Amino acid sequence: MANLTVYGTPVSTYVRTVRLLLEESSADYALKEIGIFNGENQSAEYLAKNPFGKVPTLEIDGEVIYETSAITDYLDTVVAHNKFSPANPLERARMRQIIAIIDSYLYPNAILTIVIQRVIVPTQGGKTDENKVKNAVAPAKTAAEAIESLTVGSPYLLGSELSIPDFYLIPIFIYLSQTPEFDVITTQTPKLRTWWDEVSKLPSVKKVCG
Ligand SMILES: N[C@@H](CCC(=O)N[C@@H](CS)C(=O)NCC(=O)O)C(=O)O
Repeated sequence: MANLTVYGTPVSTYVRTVRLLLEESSADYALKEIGIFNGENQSAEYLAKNPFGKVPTLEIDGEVIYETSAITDYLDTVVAHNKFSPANPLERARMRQIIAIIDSYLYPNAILTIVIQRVIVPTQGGKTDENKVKNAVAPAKTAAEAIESLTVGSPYLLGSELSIPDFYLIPIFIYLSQTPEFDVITTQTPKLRTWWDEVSKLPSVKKVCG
């Protein structure tokens, strides 16, 4: 079996996405801590692996892959034998749509704005920018409702099997559910609420996101 190393901090949602896939594949891998709050991700050594200084980065037998969608696609093929991506073209398109919605609309509003303002800023002695939070709620709600409309939701996003979109959305809901905005954002997404109740009990989720 190949040598797999994930570079990144365990609190990162995207690092958690990759680790959930690896845990659900029962794969052996090493996690090498690269802090994003202490500037480690901007060191020359790390930038040589990932020029954008983002986490995660995957190293596999000396080859380096960055960008979570490329990493999860690769791992799903070589480690999980396509277990986490549907073969049906329409379902594959749904998978890509959900991932793109998360990357483009949900993550920036839910994590970079609401969670940072509500959870991180106060722990660092700052004050939540209520205006920023208020402006992020509507686009985050639109993103959640768009995902809802593309989702089977029972028990997993694309149906009876876990798939890559589950690994993307779980880490976001872990943090977003700690904010008062979670209820408003998910008020019209009953399938996602039921899904969340189920997936939050998975042992892999407790291990990676606990
Ligand atoms: N497009 C990247 C995004 C990864 C990303 O935004 N990671 C965050 C942590 S969740 C990060 O590295 N933040 C550090 C920074 O922006 O300096 C991917 O898909 O891997």
